[in-house]
Amino acid sequence: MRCVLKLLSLFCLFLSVSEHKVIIVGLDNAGKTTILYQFSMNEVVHTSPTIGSNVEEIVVNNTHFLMWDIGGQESLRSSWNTYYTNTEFVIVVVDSTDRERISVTREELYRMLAHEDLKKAGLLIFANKQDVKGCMTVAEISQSLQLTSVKDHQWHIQACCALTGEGLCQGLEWMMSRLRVR
Ligand SMILES: Nc1nc2c(ncn2[C@@H]2O[C@H](COP(=O)(O)OP(=O)(O)OP(=O)(O)O)[C@@H](O)[C@H]2O)c(=O)[nH]1
Ligand SMILES: [Mg+2]
Repeated sequence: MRCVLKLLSLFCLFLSVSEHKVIIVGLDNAGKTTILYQFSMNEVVHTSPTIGSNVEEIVVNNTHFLMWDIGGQESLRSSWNTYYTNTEFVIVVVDSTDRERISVTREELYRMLAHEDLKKAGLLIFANKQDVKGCMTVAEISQSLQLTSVKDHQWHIQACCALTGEGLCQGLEWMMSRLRVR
């Protein structure tokens, strides 16, 4: 009996170690849900504003990510912190066409990074909607978000287009590379 319990607890440990929790946050309309379903189904789904969250398991080269896509409307942002426990990566999705609200994203970003439960989380920023002419570049977004001042979290910014999937794999690659160096 003791042996069975031990095996069971080892199995649970294995599961908890091998599944990596990811939260996808960002302002409403940034493209979070579109990205989630590009990852899980490899296609563009018709979305409507997320109330609450969507969750999908994504498996890449035997690495399991449990991805939580959280609604970004203003009234929902105060409850993002209920998803933080055990999060290994935070994906912040930025609508690169939304110059007016990049400062709101910055405020939300620094509020998150200061949270105790995200102290060890890696930060991946997707500069989404790069297909739209005149959108902000990665350099502009990095500057607006003052990313070079982020010293206590590993971070990476990646240009992408959720409609074509361009750039999404590179973002996942970065997350995998962070896991390898642990
Ligand atoms: N042009 C363009 N449109 C995109 C892109 N990604 C998403 N969209 C569109 O942006 C709109 C919002 O996308 P969602 O994925 O629903 O946005 P969200 O971040 O989940 O929004 P909330 O659930 O309200 O927080 C949809 O009409 C998408 O088709 C992109 O890369 N380029
Ligand atoms: Mg959504």
